[in-house]
Amino acid sequence: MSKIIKTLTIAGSDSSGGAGIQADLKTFEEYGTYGFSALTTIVTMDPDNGWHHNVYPIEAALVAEQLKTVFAGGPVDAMKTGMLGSVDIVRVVEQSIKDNRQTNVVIDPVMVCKGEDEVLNPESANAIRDLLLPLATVATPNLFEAGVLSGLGKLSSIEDMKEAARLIHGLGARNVVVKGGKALDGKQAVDVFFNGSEYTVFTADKIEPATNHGAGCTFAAAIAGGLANGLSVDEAVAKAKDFVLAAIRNGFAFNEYVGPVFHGGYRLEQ
Ligand code: PXL
Repeated sequence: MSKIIKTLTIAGSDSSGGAGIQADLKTFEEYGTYGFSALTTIVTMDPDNGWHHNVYPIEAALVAEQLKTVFAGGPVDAMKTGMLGSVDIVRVVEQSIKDNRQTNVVIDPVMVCKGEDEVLNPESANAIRDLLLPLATVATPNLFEAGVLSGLGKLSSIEDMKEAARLIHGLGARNVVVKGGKALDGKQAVDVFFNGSEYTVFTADKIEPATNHGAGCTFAAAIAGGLANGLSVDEAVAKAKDFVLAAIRNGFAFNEYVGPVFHGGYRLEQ
């Protein structure tokens, strides 16, 4: 039997299936890897209240117990973090990465869900910045998160995104992708990748209708999937970009509120 490639997500549950741990595990499967998970939060969306998100963090000690289970087999080939939910959970994740000498760490510094514009928890955003960015092989903030982490506030141009990426690299993340997605004005979806020495700007036509719920989680999980498979960071980011675009193109309208990506889109298009 060939060697099993192991991936891990530490993230929240999105019952609607597009984002969170569901996105990550489906993406890991598409990358031919065996996915482990530790659940940090449960998110519900209320159809009777404009799809309002409620976020229920899990006890940090229970996250630690799950990670003990996962790492009982040693470090995995690559991992990613998503919504973490509390400062204590961020601390548990930091300790677990260090104790297990885990490498190939993708930090997706989730602070908000699409369509919601309040930082879920400002203290955990600071904890992610201070404790997890220094451990990141790759960090993948969206436009909003990059503005918060870099301290630049609202980012409204490619130049702003480059500056934010450089500052976040300075906070310890060895590679940074600022996911502009469709958030910048204009017809193009733009992401900026900084590997510590060079910038790569990815542009693509914005896809309408935007079946993109879960695109950010899927992108970060895809980078982890690529790293687990032995790709370089540059290769893993470029492939993840193609993977997530195909996932958006093959997404669907779930209801009047949300259109999730389809994580098998890349495979369908091959
Ligand atoms: O897309 C951000 C996100 C991350 N993780 C979970 C979510 C969401 C948004 O809905 O539910 C669990």
